[in-house]
Amino acid sequence: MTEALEHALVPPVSDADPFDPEVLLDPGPLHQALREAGPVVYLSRYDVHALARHEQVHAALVDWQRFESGAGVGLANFRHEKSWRPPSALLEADPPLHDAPRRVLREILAPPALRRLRTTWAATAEELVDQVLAEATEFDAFTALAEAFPLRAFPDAVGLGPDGRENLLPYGNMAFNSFGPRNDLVTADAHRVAELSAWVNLHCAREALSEDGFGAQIWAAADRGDLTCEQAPLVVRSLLTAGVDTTVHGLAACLYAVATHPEEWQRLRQRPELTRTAFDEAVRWQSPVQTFFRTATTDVTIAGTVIPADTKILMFLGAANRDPRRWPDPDRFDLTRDPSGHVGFGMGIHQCVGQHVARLEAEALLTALACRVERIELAGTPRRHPNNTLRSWESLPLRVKKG
Ligand code: 8QM
Repeated sequence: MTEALEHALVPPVSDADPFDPEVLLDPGPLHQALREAGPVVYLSRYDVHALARHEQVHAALVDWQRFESGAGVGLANFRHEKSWRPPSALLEADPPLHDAPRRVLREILAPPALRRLRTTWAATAEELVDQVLAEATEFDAFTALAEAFPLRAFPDAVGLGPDGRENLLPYGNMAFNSFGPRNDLVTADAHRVAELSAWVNLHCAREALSEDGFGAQIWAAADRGDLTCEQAPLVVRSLLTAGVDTTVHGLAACLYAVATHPEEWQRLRQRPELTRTAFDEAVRWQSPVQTFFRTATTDVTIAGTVIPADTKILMFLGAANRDPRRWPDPDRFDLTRDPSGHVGFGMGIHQCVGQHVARLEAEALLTALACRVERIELAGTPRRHPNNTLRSWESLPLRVKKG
């Protein structure tokens, strides 16, 4: 017996189902139990090891050599089962294949490249907030703001035509469910897979995209030889998969945070430069992307537990972002803390390449609101929408006082 195996620990075992709709609607108690059970927990239901503490989640995220993405970042292992769609050239790829698409998208979505959008999106957000406030002071902020703003801003920036944009959110909901097990959430949408995938794939083509958006810039990179012609439509597809639902639920998280923390809303109104902190703290606090998997490339020992090669590891980003070992008073939405180091955007080579876009959207919307709204509070019970990966919303009833 090798030294490692001789001293190998048997990790705590949990038969909990993190993808049970009840758990998805209120994941906090399971997260706490998993964090407290130990640095590694074996989930018997899915035959995977799970990490829920910040230290181990962070360590796994930055160790792409031993925790690969190329076998898929959902429960399904692409080495043994076929994916529901061709794998992403970014999310579901490892170096060296991952690097060219990553470099191209990083340039296109870098802060300097977004400068023109800042002005455009500020105006879009002001117009939207003015419209909403002109109609009522009580409204569903999930549909009226969190969904409406990204849908006005982002597809235009990508260069999508006007038709069929209503397919974007259902496609994203389906894609984010697909990272989990094949449970009822997945089968409920199964009848739309072909239709929605066909629509998205059609709109990744060069001809479907305007000449001045992110999409056209991706195709221009292919013309320069920085991407292959097979990669270009897949990289556009990444924008359409990763760029809509995430920002919708991230913005909803921001709105929920300020509606339930009136003192933080006042602080934000007094110090607009805190808008970016507010967004990152909301991403830490709510973790719109709750979980991702990796696959061990070799037998990996974490805190004494051996995780066998070619098996899946479930990383609870949401649990890590509220780990009391890392964050004082972790359940508090707190604009005086420094939220950097949260894993809500991932960490390491796959860390969200679109985060500057998301931050710009949040900045535009929160700034427009802060200039027009003195008080903001819940006007009813918010409702969540279960999704295997996203901490998503169904409705967020708010009441505001203008001023
Ligand atoms: C999650 O398709 C993709 O490349 C892709 C899909 C989903 C994400 C990222 C990338 C993390 C937001």
